[in-house]
Amino acid sequence: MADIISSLPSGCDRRPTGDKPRSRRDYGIKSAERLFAHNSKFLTAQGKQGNATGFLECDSFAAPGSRRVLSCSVNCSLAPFFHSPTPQPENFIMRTFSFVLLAILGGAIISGNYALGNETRPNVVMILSDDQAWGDYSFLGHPQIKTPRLDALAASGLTFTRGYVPDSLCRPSLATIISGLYPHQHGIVGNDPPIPESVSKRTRQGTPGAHHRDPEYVAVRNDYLRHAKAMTTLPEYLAPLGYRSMQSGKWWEGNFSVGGFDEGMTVGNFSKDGRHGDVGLKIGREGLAPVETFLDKCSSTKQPFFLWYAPMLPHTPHDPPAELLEKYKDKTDSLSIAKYWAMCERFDQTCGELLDAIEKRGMTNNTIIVYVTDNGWITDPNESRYAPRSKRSPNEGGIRTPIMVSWPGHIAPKRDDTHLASSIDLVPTILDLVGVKVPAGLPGISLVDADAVNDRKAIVGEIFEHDIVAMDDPNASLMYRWMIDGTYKLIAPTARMKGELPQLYQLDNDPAEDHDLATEKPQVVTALMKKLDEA
Ligand SMILES: [Ca+2]
Repeated sequence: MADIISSLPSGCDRRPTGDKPRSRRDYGIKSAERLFAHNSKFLTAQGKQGNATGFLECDSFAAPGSRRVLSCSVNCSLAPFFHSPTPQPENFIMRTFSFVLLAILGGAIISGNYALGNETRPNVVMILSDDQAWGDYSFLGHPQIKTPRLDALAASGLTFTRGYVPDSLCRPSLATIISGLYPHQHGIVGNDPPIPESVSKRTRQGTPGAHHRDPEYVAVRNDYLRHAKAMTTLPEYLAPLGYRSMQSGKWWEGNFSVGGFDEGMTVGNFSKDGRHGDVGLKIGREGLAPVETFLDKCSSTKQPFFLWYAPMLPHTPHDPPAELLEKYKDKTDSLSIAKYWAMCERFDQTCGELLDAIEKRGMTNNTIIVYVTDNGWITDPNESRYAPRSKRSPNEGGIRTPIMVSWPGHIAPKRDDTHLASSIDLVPTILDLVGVKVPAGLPGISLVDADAVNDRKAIVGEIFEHDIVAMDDPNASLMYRWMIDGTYKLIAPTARMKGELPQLYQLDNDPAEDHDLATEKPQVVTALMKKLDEA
């Protein structure tokens, strides 16, 4: 144990023996077994040399009650190695701590320690649905839509049916998912930046959307990438741990490299290939070959990977294969709805192909799968467009989504219909699972931390205009803020929404938000508005 202190890198806090513990993590070695058994969350060891004492902690386990350690660290000024976006010398630290744990606990606990080397870190796959309402899955009770592969994924892990995205619009939502930040924090608040007056004049008489190809507007769009370049993304958090990252599907932030991906499909040529993914949008709709090539590469090099799988599905164009449309067309009077239902199953099929590709390579048990939808969707019965109170709205049809975290053998399967989850939680959850402390400043929680999930009673979000009003002022585009506190939901319009009043719903009795209680319960509106202002 004496070697622990001498092996700590310089700069580590060497508190004198006898100092009072500063947190519940600062328990001594004698309480380690008891603490471990009691909490299953923290395990702390204490080492001494001369008059100095060092405290070591293991704080991330593979699953509640598990004895498989995911990460260890020092509770003093070594923290920056783990808290910064560029953690690095974990192997050195892990070796030290593993030795300590071995001494403490006889080795049984750390057999299979994921922190020992890059080759054993779990892979991470994000599956992102595009424009799908939260109830449009068979496992969530939809009477017609069949989603057998996502049903199985939901049953295999931790599934929150009360999941939400802060904004019900694609680009800000995806930026939140990759960064763990609210839109007002990462600065990407709409799909398209402001159109200069000169561009409007030039293209006013042209074909619809012609401004997107105008060189001056393309320059504005490239300029708006400043926000994506400034934010730290999940690939950038994972890269120092040895991860290789790939982007496929929807991606608004130019070339994949802007997001910190090592490779990807989206080239980011706005003038030529479009604005939200270009070549990347072929994934899923035209097979999975690029993803399979990536899986093969990582399999052969034994490099842990992060895969962003965001096919433009079930998103429009709603052009399902004939056999799927045949299956649904007589189940509704609306052809547009039948097409959407078929597209949901088509998306489910591609998820199945992806999961099969992972299974075929023997990676299933070492791969974390995270699932979320970027925003909701309700089909207009008369055309393949979205109906009110869905995409772009603060209503449940826009912001609610199932959120799943699956890791066979490590996360106990559980369906949670009670607690709230948010897409801001995905980055913290993944970092927690791969053994990295969540950086300060991220607003989310780890969804595999049952205490944190239980302690958080409210979540918030913000709805912005589709077309960005100002390049650097999120407030200029803000339409609504919202808060869900327990079962109450407050929708607070901004001054921009002239004439609109706050709305209050009680979601347990009224999940469709049919009965606005704001007039009946003004005191609840006032209390929630105060909490929202303070959030
Ligand atoms: Ca979308």
